[in-house]
Amino acid sequence: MSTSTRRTSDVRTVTVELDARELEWEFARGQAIRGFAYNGQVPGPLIEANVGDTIEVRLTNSLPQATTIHWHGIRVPAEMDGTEAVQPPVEPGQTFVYRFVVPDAGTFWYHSHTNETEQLERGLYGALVVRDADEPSFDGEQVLLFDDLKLDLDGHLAPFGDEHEHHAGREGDVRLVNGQQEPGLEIAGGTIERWRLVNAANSRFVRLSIGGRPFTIIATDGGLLAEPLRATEVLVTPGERFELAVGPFEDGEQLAVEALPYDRGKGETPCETFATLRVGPRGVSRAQIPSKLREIKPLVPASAEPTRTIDLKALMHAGHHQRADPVRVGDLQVWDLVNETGQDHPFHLHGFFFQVLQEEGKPLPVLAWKDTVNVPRKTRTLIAWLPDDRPGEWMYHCHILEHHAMGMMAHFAVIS
Ligand SMILES: [Cu+2]
Repeated sequence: MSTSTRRTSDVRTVTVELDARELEWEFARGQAIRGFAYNGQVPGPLIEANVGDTIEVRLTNSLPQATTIHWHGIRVPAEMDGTEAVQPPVEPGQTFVYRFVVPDAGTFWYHSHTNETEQLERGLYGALVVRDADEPSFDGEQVLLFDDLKLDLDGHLAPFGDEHEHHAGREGDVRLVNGQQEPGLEIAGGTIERWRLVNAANSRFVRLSIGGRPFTIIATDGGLLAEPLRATEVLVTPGERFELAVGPFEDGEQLAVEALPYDRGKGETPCETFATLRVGPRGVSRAQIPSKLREIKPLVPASAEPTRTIDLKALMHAGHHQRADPVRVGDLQVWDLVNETGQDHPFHLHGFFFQVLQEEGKPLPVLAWKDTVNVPRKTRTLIAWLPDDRPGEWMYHCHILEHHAMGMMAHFAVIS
């Protein structure tokens, strides 16, 4: 890959060349599928920048089909959002330059936003990490993208778009971390690492456990939480990110990085391994996790009246691309996401962060900025967000990619 940074006075530009092309993706020793990848690797190259940097990505499409890139979680200008509403697809042989400033620290990701169900399954995704000056310090860091592959009996990628997939989403039995089937991970004994998790799967939910040991959730989609949160599991649904402080463990231990049983409305899944964590020789720890991570001011009280109700059942069954009412820059939005369907739906808002005010009628334990939130079946979730001054065409959709493809989405305008 070629990534370079150029500094002119105190303004830095990170330039990245991304070539989307076909690849024999060897996801396990001796096992490969015909994948699509950025620069011949799944996941695509890790893009790293500091808050305030400009990122300039030249996308070259060497695929046999059109593509675009969505910068999931980055507060880009509308015309850089990579959706069909703001740019024509980049045809085979063509190039397109994405250019934007990264205003927020956190774990983000980039992925195709054209023929998503196939292009993400084939590997067109990568992580984008933005750092800030005074973040908590750790002994190490890992960026882990979770995914799965659905194969047929011959070991080829299963055909796309059968009836079941349309309804339930595509899930496969090959579980991947960073493009590899159930890989080994390592951590030095006695140390605490920052793990940046991304769920890049089409549909698979990951109720993550690390050998049942406690960890600390420090961040989610839009960066650090207000306060760290101790947990032994965290549900990561498609599109979501979480950052964990992991460790310390005793050297010689071996822990399963696995998904615990979860029922998203299609029956409870069994416990499923994604990776094995081996604890190596003891290292020196200098990790510091402060009791306050940053200040997040509530946008509205948790009991705020909704300004809009989004009926996910109606959205799911509308069956075509629809248009929602515009919102005005500076007008506070309180959206009630009502899910009367029999399945959970991870709701993704493009371009803006929201705060979750209530889940199932209850306020959340800690303030956070999100761009994707799971709305469990037969429940409602109340979110609040403020359209800042980036007018243009935006959208929201279910991040189960097959639901999105089926039309579980809406375009809307932010107007000034
Ligand atoms: Cu859905």
